[in-house]
Amino acid sequence: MTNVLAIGHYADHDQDALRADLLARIVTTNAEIAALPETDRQQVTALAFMGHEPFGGTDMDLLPNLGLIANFGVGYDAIDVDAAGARGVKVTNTPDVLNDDVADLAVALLIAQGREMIPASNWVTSGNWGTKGNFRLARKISGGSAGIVGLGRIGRTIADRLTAFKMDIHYTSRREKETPGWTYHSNPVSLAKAVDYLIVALVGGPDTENQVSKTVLEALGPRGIVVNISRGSTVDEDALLDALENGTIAGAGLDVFQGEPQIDPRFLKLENVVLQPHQGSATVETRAAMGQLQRDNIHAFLAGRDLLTPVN
Ligand code: 8YV
Repeated sequence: MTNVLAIGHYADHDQDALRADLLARIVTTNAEIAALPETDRQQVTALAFMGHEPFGGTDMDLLPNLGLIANFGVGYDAIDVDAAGARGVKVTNTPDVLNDDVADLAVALLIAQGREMIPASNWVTSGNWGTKGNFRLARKISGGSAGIVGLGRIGRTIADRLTAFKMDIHYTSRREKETPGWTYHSNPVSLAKAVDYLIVALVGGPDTENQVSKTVLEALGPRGIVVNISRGSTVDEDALLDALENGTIAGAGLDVFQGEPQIDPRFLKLENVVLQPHQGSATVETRAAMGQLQRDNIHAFLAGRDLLTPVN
């Protein structure tokens, strides 16, 4: 057993690199860590972490010499960072390298939902176009008003793209930011009232839980489309499902869900949604860059150098 342990479902090239460059042992669940012999667990100083299974203090205590948890992903809400800090464990993530892909998917979800691309595609593949004529008219997206919930790195990359669609950009975040004239709202209800398209780009975790609440969805109104590329936890999912079923909002484009991949079956009956299996960063190029950054952080830690992208 070496001093690098990796947890998660890694792509083949990442598994190869973890084994070749870092002599890592790879497991897929927390339970497998608990099942390792104590002497093996004691040797681990760095953990390459991937996935969404919560990793808390009890899990960390199984690795008494742990000094680093290097997360594969920008969002580290699965890792109890306070518990890590209390144990002197550093945490890193993989920011920035995925901004473009996640923003691309957010824009794609918005357009796919607004232009009804899934039912329109079904209209073609079912043969309806030839037999019943043209598909119904959809709605214009360019020139509309978009509200970004959380103007962090990804939120800003989305907003930059939407300005190319001549959209009027509004946003909310913990504090007002320097922007090219975008409108700041101090809370998501005021934001939702001002826009037709609400794009959620918050970090996950307890601080942002259900920030897109029933009241926010009511404020968005019947022309509203919700896009979520952040975490399922940021949206009150029952309220969202009610609003989609009752038509109190127009639709949603969702890449993330509570309890994913076992999502609420109510989603499967809806026709006013575009659903993706959490794949904002899931391109060959970006996943390779994320894996490289994760490993670079581990190399830096093992060599006693500054971490590249620390979160604590
Ligand atoms: C991945 C993500 O699904 O970066 C994130 O926060 O949610 C995604 O890019 C995840 O990192 C893979 O476990």
